[in-house]
Order: sequence, then structure tokens, then C-alpha cells
Amino acid sequence: MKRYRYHAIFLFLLVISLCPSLHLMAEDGYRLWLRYDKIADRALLAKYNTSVTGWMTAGDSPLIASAAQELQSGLHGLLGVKIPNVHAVTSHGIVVAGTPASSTIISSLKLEAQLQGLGDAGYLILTTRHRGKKITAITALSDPGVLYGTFHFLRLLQSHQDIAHLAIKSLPKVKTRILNHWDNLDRTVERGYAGRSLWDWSALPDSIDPRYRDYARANASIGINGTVLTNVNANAKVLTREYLAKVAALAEIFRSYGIRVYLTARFSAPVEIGGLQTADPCDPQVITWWKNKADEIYEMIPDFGGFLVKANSEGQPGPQNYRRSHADGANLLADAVAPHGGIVMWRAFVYDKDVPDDRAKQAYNEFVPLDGKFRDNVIIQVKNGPIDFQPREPFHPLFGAMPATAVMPEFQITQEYLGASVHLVYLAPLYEECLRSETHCAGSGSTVARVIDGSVYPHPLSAMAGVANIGDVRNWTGHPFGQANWYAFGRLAWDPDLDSGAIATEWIRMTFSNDAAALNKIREMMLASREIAVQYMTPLGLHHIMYYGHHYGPGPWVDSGRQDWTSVYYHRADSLGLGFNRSSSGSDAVSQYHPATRDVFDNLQTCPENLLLWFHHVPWNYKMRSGKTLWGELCHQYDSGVQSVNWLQQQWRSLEGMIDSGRFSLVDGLLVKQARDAQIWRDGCLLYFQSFSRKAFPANFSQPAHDLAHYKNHIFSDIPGIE
Ligand code: BDP
Repeated sequence: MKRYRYHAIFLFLLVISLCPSLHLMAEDGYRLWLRYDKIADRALLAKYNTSVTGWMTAGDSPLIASAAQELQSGLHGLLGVKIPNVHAVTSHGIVVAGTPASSTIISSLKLEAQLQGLGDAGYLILTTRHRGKKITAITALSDPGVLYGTFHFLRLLQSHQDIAHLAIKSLPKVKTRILNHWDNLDRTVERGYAGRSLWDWSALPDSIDPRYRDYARANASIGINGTVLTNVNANAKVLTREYLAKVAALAEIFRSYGIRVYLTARFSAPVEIGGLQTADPCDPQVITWWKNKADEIYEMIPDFGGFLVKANSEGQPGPQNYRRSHADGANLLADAVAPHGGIVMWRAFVYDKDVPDDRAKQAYNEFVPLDGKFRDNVIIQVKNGPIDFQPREPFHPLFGAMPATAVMPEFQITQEYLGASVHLVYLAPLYEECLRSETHCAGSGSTVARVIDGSVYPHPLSAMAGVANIGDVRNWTGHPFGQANWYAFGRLAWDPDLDSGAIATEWIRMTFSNDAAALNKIREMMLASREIAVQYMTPLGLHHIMYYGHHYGPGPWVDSGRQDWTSVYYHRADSLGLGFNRSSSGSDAVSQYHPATRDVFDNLQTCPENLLLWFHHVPWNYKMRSGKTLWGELCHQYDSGVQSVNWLQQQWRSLEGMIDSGRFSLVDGLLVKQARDAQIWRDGCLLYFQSFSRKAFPANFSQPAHDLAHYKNHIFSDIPGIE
């Protein structure tokens, strides 16, 4: 008996070791949305197998090599058979990828008119004929365009679309689509909840983690073409020659996927690593130092993208240390990189260390007077809202307020104020809400999206940044649904008009399932999830009431330290009511918006209820549209947020067996924590606000299990990235 058992175990191990694909089958999330598993639907597979019988690429650039690799592995994986790389169109069903300049087949198609305007990244995917044979042409005016088109074509197969008659034209509306990594050189990640930084600085440049390439592939597949490697709270050391050699090694890999590397520039670098006495932007030695530094960088990294700068903000040095303006600082760096085609992304996330009447007004006050004073290769990077990546904020009033300056949005993908890598929160609806907001700066239709893509005020630069949620954990983002936020950011940066539901559909099909029942359930969960988080964290326009420091749990009671870092500064609860009066009778932050928007926000009757407490201090007995009082509505919102997390849990559990068990149980476990912590948010916040409203909880309302002191003392000990 025993011997047989040993034989059986031996045989089993042998089979496992001889079959590497078995290892790959275990779904651990590493492959993101590029899984390329064999299509199970036989009828569809048969159709695809007639539409795709071979593939060829033209051109010898690294980008075309990347496209070729992707076609080879993608088609093989999805179709379950090796699809040959051919050199001529001798049968139907050949996929031909190339530009008219690199491919004689493509140039013979005479697509000039259709290719016009595609720029350096757009592409066409066409079903057409070459010498009587049906082919799929993936073509562009540039090699990046061919690569983007290739990923798009594979996405069609991954998401089971009809590929028999394709006529797709796509080009990005935003030129620079860029991730911001808040990664430190010691591999910690500021606001990172997915392990350590991917960049292994001590091993670079000699050893290259294969993950760098997979990172680049994933980004290219969604159109991202830039990455800032380092934290905005910058370390000048990354600009030393030793580190630049490491950066160059990363740039080399990313280049094959059309991704440029950028760095954060610490404004005091000339002093810290340059040995100068000053970093004054008007000092000739400082000017020369930055110029030489830029020359050195470009000599090592010819396609270096440029700098991202956080200056005079939260203790970072900047031009104001020398009584110079943000324009002086930005232009100094802009002039240094201009001869090489580099750009400067200068952040508008600034607020004085002397607490003002309203922090929400500061960026606008500081930057609007500088409109027109920035060089052409400077773009002002503005967070989506005026405070700081809250679950809900109105759009930042700087959008549309600087007609003579290029302005780009900064969204946060990492969920600093949105439950870290523990809560399931699909962020595309948040991005979409901002992008679709009417600024009215040039009449109706001048939405944030139109401002940033340059259609309202044309500029040579346009860009969109997302603060990455990526780390070195196996599945990249910790929460499997965090991947969707990375994905959605890339897709919206390509086209800010895409619909968050459509993006979710694509992503689900490629990551979880093409099965309609599973797809619909998961999409429903995703699309509801952001509003649910708003409800149990900061309903009705509440904001910045998170636990001090880590920002994960509730902390409406936080009242010490720098005033505009406390919660009481933002919610202003008192015996009369709740909310920050930013109307014309208060801080008048509303006046920073165009009159058409200002008037809507200013008036208690017309202000959207989901921003009510952002703009108004509202009496506890105020009658809401639901007929409830403010207090009643607040209780209702918090409670319904918690109930909805329970609904998320049930929805997810009903998917058991429909998706792989690894990711099923991971998400299931995370939802348990989310439900637990949503309850803590509800109970902690309501008990605290009750101490001001002095009103009873509504009838049938389940009472908090503990008293307020309990919630105040609660420690969140099991949240990744939070001590
Ligand atoms: C805040 C973060 C802080 C960042 C800062 C920024 O709490 O860690 O450094 O934003 O964007 O949201 O500079």
C-alpha cells in the first residue's frame, strides 16, 4: 500500500514538473488583464480560427518587436494553437501590423486619407483585402500606434468581440498619459498599499527584474506612455550620476513599450547634491547647474520625459524660499529641459503653512495671477478637487481658470482616502464625474475633459496623471479590483469621454469572465462601489474626516495639530448644524468658480445634495429633498452605506464557482474587512456627530455596539501599508 502511495506521489510530482502550464493556471492576478487563456467557447474559437490564420509585423524597432511578441503569445494563448508568423499573405486571415512606411502590404492599401490625423499614437484596425485575400490590418503612422493597435486587437479577442468586419480608428485625446509613483529610494511607497516599490534600486542597473517589462507591457496595453518613478516628496539623490544609470536601465526597458521615464526634481538639489549655497531660481549658478544636470540626464537617457515638481507644499522646498514665484521655479527647470524636448509638470497642490480662512481656496489664489507666465513646456498639475483626493469633491476651480497655461489633472489611483487596498472601490465613476463637470469657462460644454485635452484653450501640451497603486505584491495592487483602477485610469487618459461602465465591462471580460451572468453582477458591484464608500465615509459633501495620519478609518474627532489637517476644521459641527460654509456668506470659495457654476453651489436650494456640506453649514433640522431632516438623512446615508457593503458581499458570494477560487476567496475575505470597517465608520461618525446634534437615532436604526470612546480608540492593525 505504502509503496503504491509513494509511486502515486512521485508520478504526480513528475507530471507537475513536466507541465509548466499547470503552474500558470493558478490564478494569482499577476497577469492582470493580459491573461490570454484559451477561449472556452468552441463556436467562437472556430470563428476566430478562420479569421486569424497567421500574423506578420513590419519594421525592426523595439516597439514593433514588442507588438510581435504580443501577437505571438496572445494569439497562441487565446486560440489554443500556435498561429504562424508568416512573411507573405498567401491565405485568408493574416493579421498585418505595420506602418505604410515599414510595410509594403500596408502601403499598397492606400490608407493615407484614413491615417491622416492619427499623430504619433493613433491607429486603425481594418478588415480589408490584399490581392484578394482577407486580412486584418493594424496600422498607424508610427510604431507606438502599431503597438497600441495590437493591444486593442487582442482585447477584442479577449472580450469575445466580433472581428470579422473591423473598422476601428482610435487616437488619444491627451498627449501625456502618465503614472506618478510615490516611491522612495528605500523602496517604501508613500500611500502605497501593495508592498514595496517595484524599483529595486540596489540591484539596478546590473540586474533587471523581469517584472519591469511586464509593468511596461501592462501600461502600453492601456495607452500609458509615461511614468514618474519617484515620490513627489523628492530625494535629490535620484539625480546623481549613480542613480541616473539605474534610471537609464529602466528607461531602456520601458522604451520598447513607448513609455518615457520622468523624475521628481527636488528644488533644493543644487544645494544638496550640487554643493551650491543656494537654489534661488534666479541665481546664475543655479541656472547653470540645472542646465548641466539636464544635459547629463539626456546624454544618459535621450528620451527622458522631464520633471515633476512639488514645491513649497507640505514642507518641500521651492522658489518661495527665495521670494520667487512658482513661475520662476517652473521656468528654471523648463529652460533646462527645453533644448531636449523635455517638459515640467509643476504641481498646484500648495497651501500655506499659515492656516488661511479656507485651504480650498489657496491653489487658485496662488496660481491664477501667474497665468501666462509659464513657459510653453510647463504644465500645471492640479488634483481633481480643491482639497485632497477625497471620496467626493467638487472639481478643482483651477480647471478653466488659466486660459493661457496648460493644466492637467492629477487623479489618485492608490486609495489613500478610499479604503487603501482593502475596500472594493472602482474609481472610474469618480474620475468620470470630475472629467464631465461643466466649468462653464467658455460656455456650456467646456467640461474639465475639454479643458484638459486642449479643445477649450489650445496648448502644445496636454496630460493626465494618476498616482499609482502598484507595488511588488504578486498581483501588483493588493486588492484584485485595484487593478481595475489602474486600467480605468489608462483608458480614460486615452479618451476622457469613455464611459466607466464600458471600461468596467472590458476589464471584467479580460480578468474575470466573459459569462454574461458573472459579468453583469461584477459590473453592478463595481459601478455601485464608489457611491457606497462615499455613503459610509463622507456622505453629503463631508470631507477630510479620516483618521489622522493613515487616513483609513474615521476620525471626525481629530482636533489637534495643524488646523487644516484636523477634521473639525473641515466639518465644522456645532449645536446648530454641520458643514463648511464656503458660500458667499462664508469663505466665499464658491466665487472661484465661473458664475454659472458658482450660483448653483452658492445657493442652498440648488447646491447638489452630494456636495451640500462641502459648501454650506446646514442646520440639523434642515429639510432635505427626501423629506428627512439633515440629521435623519445623515443617519440614513451612513446606514445605507453599510447595508450596501453587505449587499456587495452577497453579490460576490453568489459568484462562487463562476470565477477562479484564488481570487474569489481573496476578495471574499477583503469584503469581510470592508464590512467590518464600514460599520466602524458609520457608528463612530454618527455617535460623534450626535454629540452635536443631540438628536436620537431614527426608529428602526440599529444602535452602535459601543460608545464613542471605543471608536476613538480603535486601532486598525490589519491594513496593508498602515502601521
Ligand atoms: C496627500 C498625501 C501625502 C502627499 C500629498 C501630495 O497624504 O502623503 O505627499 O498628498 O499629494 O494626499 O503631495
